Order: sequence, then C-alpha cells, then structure tokens
Amino acid sequence: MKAQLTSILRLTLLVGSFLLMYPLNAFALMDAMSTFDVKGTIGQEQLTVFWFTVGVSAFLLLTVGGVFFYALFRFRAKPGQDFVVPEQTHGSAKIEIALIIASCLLLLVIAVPNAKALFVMDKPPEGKKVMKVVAIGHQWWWEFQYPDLGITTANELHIPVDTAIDIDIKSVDVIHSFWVPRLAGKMDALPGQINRMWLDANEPGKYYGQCTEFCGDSHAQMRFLVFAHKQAEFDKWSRAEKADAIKPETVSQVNGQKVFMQGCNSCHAIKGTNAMGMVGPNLTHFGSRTSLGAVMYKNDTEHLAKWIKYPQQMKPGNLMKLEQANMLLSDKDVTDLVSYLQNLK
Ligand code: HEC
Ligand SMILES: [Cu+2]
Repeated sequence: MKAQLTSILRLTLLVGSFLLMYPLNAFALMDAMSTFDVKGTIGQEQLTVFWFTVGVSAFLLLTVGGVFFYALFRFRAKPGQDFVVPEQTHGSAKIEIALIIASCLLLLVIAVPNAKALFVMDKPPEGKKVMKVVAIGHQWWWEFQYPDLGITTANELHIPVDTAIDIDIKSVDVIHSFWVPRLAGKMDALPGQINRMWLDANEPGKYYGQCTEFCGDSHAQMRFLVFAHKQAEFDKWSRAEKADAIKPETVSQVNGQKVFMQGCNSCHAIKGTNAMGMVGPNLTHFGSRTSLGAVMYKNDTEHLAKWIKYPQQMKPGNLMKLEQANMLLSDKDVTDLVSYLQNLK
C-alpha cells in the first residue's frame, strides 16, 4: 500500500513537473536573450522559419496521430463481438509510394522558407545603410573595432538602428562564437580566419550578447551588450568615442594615470597616452561603459575598485594577472586609478 502511494506520488511529481515546464518556458520566452522576442531582420527571418517548421511538424503529428487513433477506435473489438483475426496482408506499393511522395513534398515545403532565409542572411538588402564593424573574440571578452570611424572599444557595441552592421568576426586565441539572440543567429569566431555576418536592430534598445562556444574558464562570463541608438544619438556617441582620452583633472586622477603607466599600460591601450597594450580591453572611454569584466558587474566605484585590486577573485582565471606586470597596488593607488578611469568618459 505504502509502496503504491509513493509510486503514485512520484508519478504525480513527474507529470506535474512536465506540465509546469510549459508556463515556465513561456516566462523564459520573455527573457532578455529570447529568440522569440526578436528585433532584427535576421532574427525575424529565423523565427519565421522556426514557426513554419513547427507548423509543418504539428500538421504531420496530427495527421499521423489522427489516422492511428481513428483506426484504433474504428476497428476495435466491440463488446460481445467474437474475437476474429483480421485478414493478414503485407505491404502496399501504392500507399508506400504515396507516403514517400508526401514526405518529399513536405520537405520541399520546408525548404522554401529556409532557402529564402539563407539569402536574407547572406547580405543586407539593396539600399540599406551599411556600417562596418570588426568583432574580435579574446579569452574572455570582446573587442569591437569600427574601421571607418577609427574607434576601438570593448564589450559594449553601439550601433545605429535600421543600419546593416556588416561584421567581420575573428579570434586572437581559441574558437569563440558571437551571438545576439534577439537580433540574429550565431557565428563562430575562429583564429586565423575571418567569418562574416550582418545584423540590424529595428528598435533602439539594449540587447544582450554571449559567447556560445566553450572557450575556457570564464566562457560563461564572456558576455557583451549591443546598444542600438537613433542615428543622431549614435553620431554623438561615435564623435565622443573617436576623440582622445580626457586628460586627468584632479590630483588623484593625475596620480591614477601615473600608476596606470607603471604596468596597466602593458596590457591596456588609452588613446592619446603612452598606453598601447593589446592584451586587455581598450580603456580610452572606459568611464562611459555601463559594465565591467565583459558585462559581469556594473561599472561603479565599488566593483571597479575590487576589480583592480583582486581581478582574479572577481573573474576567476581571467587574463588580467597583475603579477605579470609586477604591480603591487596600495589602497590609495586603487582609489586614484578608479578616479582616473571613471573620468575617461
Ligand atoms: C597582464 C595584462 C593586464 C594587466 C597588467 C592589467 N590588465 Fe586590466 N585587463 C586585462 C584583461 C585580459 C582584461 C579582460 C578581463 C576579462 O573580462 O576577461 C582586463 C580588464 C580590465 C578592466 C575591465 C574592462 C572592461 O571593459 O570590462 C579594467 C577596468 C582594467 N582591466 C583595469 C586595469 C588596471 C587599472 C590595471 C593596472 C592596475 C590593469 N587593468 C592591468 C589585462 C590586464
Ligand atoms: Cu566562449
């Protein structure tokens, strides 16, 4: 009796959790990284292909299932009826050929929107404005270059809306993958090869991106943000971003810059100074970034100070290894560095 109860309980739990999965998934659909809530031409195209394929599959499931259940009920033994063995046959060339043709037709039907999507993904439509960006995967952050604008930044990609962003995707170390779920599909970043894709955003907003190819310790913390702006706002951003870094203003900032040039500069570049390191993110306008450590933390005083003092605790395994630059920072140095970097708007 008790054993029966436990197995009924188990079954209820199992069925219940399956039923719960549906509403939980529906919530997940509203998530910031949902491919069901798309705001880009390619994302939309891919979602259309998805729903279309789901529709064809559902049609198949209902037809085959329908015939099956119809036969099950229609030809069952009625109460009181004697058990008779039905006439036994084997195979039917006609039915089999018909089924093969029907399957081929269904596959053809699915192939049409797929082929169309391939053309959409291949290149932006004629007449659409195009902007070139180079996205470079580094263990565990993203570098973004705008070759026509002379801008290099990291982890936060700014784009104008309704413009095709023509992206060259590269890697300096291992294989990464570039993905902004609400705008477009994925593209691998391979060392020694340039992969191309384009995407656009139809609405201003903040879109989350993520590396989706396992690339080591901090792979899960290799996020990025895409900010889509109206053209005028984008122009304002790009003008500011193109300029050299702001000169330090206060005593603390002046000391911060001095400390920076004693080691941080071997890995980081700041335009308009002697810092030209290529190992870490370009920090020319770091003060205007909203995030820190590839979108792991908010870019505020508390997190920035902790990041500079204990980069390895903040993001285990990351390649900001202060020992390599022989840097021993006092608390005052950290405060001054924070003040210097925050001023780099
Ligand atoms: C050995 C090379 C190296 C040195 C030295 C170094 N960094 Fe870094 N730094 C990196 C790397 C690599 C990252 C990216 C880490 C990640 O997100 O995985 C980084 C990230 C950062 C970030 C976050 C940038 C962003 O956009 O997320 C800041 C700020 C920063 N470093 C400041 C400093 C300061 C200040 C110093 C000097 C005290 C310094 N770094 C020294 C390599 C270095
Ligand atoms: Cu990765």
